[in-house]
Amino acid sequence: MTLTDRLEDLDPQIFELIQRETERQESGLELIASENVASRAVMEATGSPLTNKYAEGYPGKRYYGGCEVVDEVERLAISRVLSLFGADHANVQPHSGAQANMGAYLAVLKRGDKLMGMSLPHGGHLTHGSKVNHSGQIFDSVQYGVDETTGLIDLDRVRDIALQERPKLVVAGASAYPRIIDFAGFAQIAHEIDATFLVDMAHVAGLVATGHYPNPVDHADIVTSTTHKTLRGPRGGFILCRQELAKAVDKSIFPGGQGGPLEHVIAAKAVGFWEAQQPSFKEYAGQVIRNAAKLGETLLDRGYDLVTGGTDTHLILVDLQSKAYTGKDAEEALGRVGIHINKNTVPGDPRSPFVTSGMRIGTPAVTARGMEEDEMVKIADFIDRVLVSPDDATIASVAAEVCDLAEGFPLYAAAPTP
Ligand code: DSN
Repeated sequence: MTLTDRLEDLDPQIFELIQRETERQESGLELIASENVASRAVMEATGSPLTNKYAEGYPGKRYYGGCEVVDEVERLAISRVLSLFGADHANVQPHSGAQANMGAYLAVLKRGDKLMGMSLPHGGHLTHGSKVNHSGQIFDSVQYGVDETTGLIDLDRVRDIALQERPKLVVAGASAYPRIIDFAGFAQIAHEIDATFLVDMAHVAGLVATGHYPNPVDHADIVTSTTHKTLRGPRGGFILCRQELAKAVDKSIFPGGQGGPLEHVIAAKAVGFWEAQQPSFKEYAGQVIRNAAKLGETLLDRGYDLVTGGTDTHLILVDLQSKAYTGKDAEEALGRVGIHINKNTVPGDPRSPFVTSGMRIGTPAVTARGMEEDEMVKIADFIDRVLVSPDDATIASVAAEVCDLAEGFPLYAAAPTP
């Protein structure tokens, strides 16, 4: 065994699994709204020797020697993310969105303080105060949801809960909400009760970066995000905040919650931030939204119900109750033809999160492959055919068509090169 052995020779088992997963991604249609296709450049940075370096601390103030190069890497990542979103301060070290959220919460809250976020079954996120997550265990969590008839966030209702509960932190942001969130309205509510206002923009960060979605930095004290969803960078997180909170946020991430930063991933984040500044990425983000709209319209035409009736973003939420389908069954049936969506609760869902009555469908990954509206019509047709008759003959014929469509849009050859 040497340090220069190729993976194929050194560990054929893992090599083969990576090959299989790459083939799975190449031959299927990835419609999970939180997934995307990172560029070769992003993956090259992630797979670089920067993985060898310990760099606990921050640029210019590390607990290890030899950090002069990774200091430059991290400074570059910080300056790029700041120019992308226009915040006062950035911390690019969170290993994930969940770490970013917990780091941000602990920067401004103490154990037992009250936090208010959107409930998971209504489209919020696990880390926004769910009782099965540390955010709902360490803190006293109260939750708001959407109006079950419209599927929309009702700010008057949010305000009522806020005035009654008086949380110290108000969290906005969602994982399965297809519409624009009124960040200014949330900020006003937070100010009314003297709470800190945090936006988790993980799902929409790529849309925000390109001006296709309102920038929460204009309204929030703290903004958290992942880097790998619509932003299309490596898997990871970051935090933006007002200057007054910079020290507390940095201390909360390190030494509070994390140890050594992943400088190879931070380098890849910097590459992703650079890519997101390019005109071709703006075009990509616009196409993501047009594709989601087209997919939604086509499914509506075929008699499907969409929560809120449509989308302003990269995702649609299909309510399958009128189709007598569960989300679980739909996910399984579509998985058989290589279409990957995820089962998702819909507002007021009578079923458990393991079954659900809906499916969430997103367009970031298929758009990264170069697909446009015509392909969305085909995908809606595949989905409908499978759900209408999930018999073996239909499954076999749709699976072959999915494969053909996917082959026409190779995963990396077609990804827009900024
Ligand atoms: N699990 C992610 C999603 O699918 O939305 C959020 O972290």
